[in-house]
Amino acid sequence: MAQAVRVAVTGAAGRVANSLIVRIASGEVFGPDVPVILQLLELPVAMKTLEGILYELQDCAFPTLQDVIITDDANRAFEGCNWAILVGAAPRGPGEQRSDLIRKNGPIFVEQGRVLARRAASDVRILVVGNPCNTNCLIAWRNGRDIPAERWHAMTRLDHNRAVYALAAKANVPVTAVTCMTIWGNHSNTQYPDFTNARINGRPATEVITDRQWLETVFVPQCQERGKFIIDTTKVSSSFSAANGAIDHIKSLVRGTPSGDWTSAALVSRGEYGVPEGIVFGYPVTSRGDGCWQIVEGLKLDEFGQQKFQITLQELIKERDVVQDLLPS
Ligand code: NAX
Repeated sequence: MAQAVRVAVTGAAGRVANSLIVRIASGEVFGPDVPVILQLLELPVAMKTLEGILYELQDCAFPTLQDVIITDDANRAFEGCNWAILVGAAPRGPGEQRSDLIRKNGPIFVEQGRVLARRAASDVRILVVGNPCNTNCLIAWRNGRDIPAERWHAMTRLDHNRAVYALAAKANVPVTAVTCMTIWGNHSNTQYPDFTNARINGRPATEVITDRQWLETVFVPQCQERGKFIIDTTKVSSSFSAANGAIDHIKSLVRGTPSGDWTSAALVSRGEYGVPEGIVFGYPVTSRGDGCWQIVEGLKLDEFGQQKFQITLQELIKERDVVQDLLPS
């Protein structure tokens, strides 16, 4: 039997985590022969709910689930973890902009970055889901710098999947026909879902969907506002689709991305595509299945794309400036 993988999940009693935890426990992510130890963190007020989740996990009798730790102490939750999925944060409510959350949620990630650096396993990978996820990731990384920068990721995979679905639906093809999608920049309504480099059945998406006006004025805003659309429809933010994005993100890292394709993740920039170093920016990425991302370099953006790229970049620079006091040098 392989060595157990320790997976810490914060916000474990919340809606996103609810869908996430079961899929990790089931063996779907790390495989049927890899035992999983879940280390679940919540606020004291939610511990009773988390206790209920523990009982339900026990009642699933998953052969892969070796142990479950529930705690309100980040030191315990992050002890020896190989993966940390940081979901815990206040979600965006009706009428609330993502930017409203920056100051509210930032301090959580100061503390969690510090504790991760002290407690996590030496091979830890961190995925930040809690919003605003790019800037929360920046805060956590800067406070946990003993962990190499390339191990800190923020989630743009839900946006990626949304964009893939939207193009597939328009072209009337299965989602598997859409490849080489990129979500550039921020997980917010400035993100740029890049239809110009995307492909449908191996052909440039713009040759299959020739209505450029639709791509620019329907597809792009629809992807950018999809989160708000879900909230307006259901009165709560996305839950199982977000959990699915996190699962897909980790699966791509563990199993690799298909040859000739890439996916999307936000990473600490080392200056790629002219993004200032240290900004957590959404890029096209590949993985060989070794837990590491490589940024796909050399993609070209047309004038429309460059404009969108700059807008999302400027937003992330502004977000960084707003939390400057939470970023130790
Ligand atoms: P819920 O309110 O259902 O759950 C959040 C949980 O986090 C709560 O149980 C709360 O007690 C816990 N929590 C808060 N502060 C904590 C802390 N310091 N330590 C541990 N736990 C803490 O929200 P949910 O719908 O699950 O959303 C969770 C986060 O995901 C939100 O920030 C939300 O905005 C974000 N999302 C991010 C997405 C993405 O694509 N990156 C999409 C979906 C989702 O909106």
